[in-house]
Amino acid sequence: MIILITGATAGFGKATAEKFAANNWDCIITGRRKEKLFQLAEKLIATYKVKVLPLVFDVRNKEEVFSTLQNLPNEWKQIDVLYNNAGGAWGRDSFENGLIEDYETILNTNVNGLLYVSKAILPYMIANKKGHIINMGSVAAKNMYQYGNVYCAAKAAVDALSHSMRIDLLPHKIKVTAIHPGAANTEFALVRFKGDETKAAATYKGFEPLHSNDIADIIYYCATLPYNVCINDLVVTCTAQADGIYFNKEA
Ligand code: NDP
Ligand code: 8X3
Repeated sequence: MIILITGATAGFGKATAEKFAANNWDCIITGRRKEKLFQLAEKLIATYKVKVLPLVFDVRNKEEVFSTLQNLPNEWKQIDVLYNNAGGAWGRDSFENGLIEDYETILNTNVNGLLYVSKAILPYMIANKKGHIINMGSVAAKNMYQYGNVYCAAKAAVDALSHSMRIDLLPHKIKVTAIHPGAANTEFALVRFKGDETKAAATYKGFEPLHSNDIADIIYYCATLPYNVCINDLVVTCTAQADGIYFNKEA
């Protein structure tokens, strides 16, 4: 079995690669940070004796995505699961004060990147007459929150696209799952606050957030259900979070 994971150098993507490799899946892992990606590949190969194909590209770069993924070696073309995970938020500010460059990065990464990778991989799945696309949404898709603006919009687009893809891909018997996590302690907040560790740490103060391996376990569960079963849409938060807005935080 083969899974392709975008954004495997950190957080959910990295934990998911470990989870699937530990269960004997071969992994195509991608990301921009070559050193981290190759370190993970070496670790997975050495620890779990699986095959790993590390591919370095930026999901925002349409030409790079297509030229890399349309020319996969034959042994890697039978992709069972595509996990569209690469994404994130850049900035957290009011709509009027936020930077247009951040808005573009958010939309180009979370939405266009997902479109490019999916369009590049779908021909393999259609030819194989099976496949499963798992898209990473967020509670931000379900509840708009203050200063979430364009990130909420991007994840709402992922939510809508996942539903639309599921409908259009019915004749090809391709499953589409959208997963919408709440706060999880990854590099997400550090990226959102552009390296400000104090602000990033404050994001998770007073409660225990989700951890990367919680999401990896859920993705593995969704991906290994019988072929007649598809989890369409799954919202998951830590126990201290009710939705995109309400938390029970201790002082
Ligand atoms: P991390 O910042 O820990 O990981 C993000 C991953 O995405 C990295 O591997 C990064 O790799 C990759 N990535 C980012 N931009 C690009 C790009 N342009 N091209 C290729 N790869 C890219 O965050 P998470 O693990 O938390 O985030 C994973 C997904 O989960 C995202 O879509 C995020 O929006 C979503 N999410 C996160 C939540 C959270 O609270 N943590 C909750 C809900 C959803 P590299 O930098 O090497 O390119
Ligand atoms: C990440 C979770 O609540 O910061 O998608 O939007 S949140």
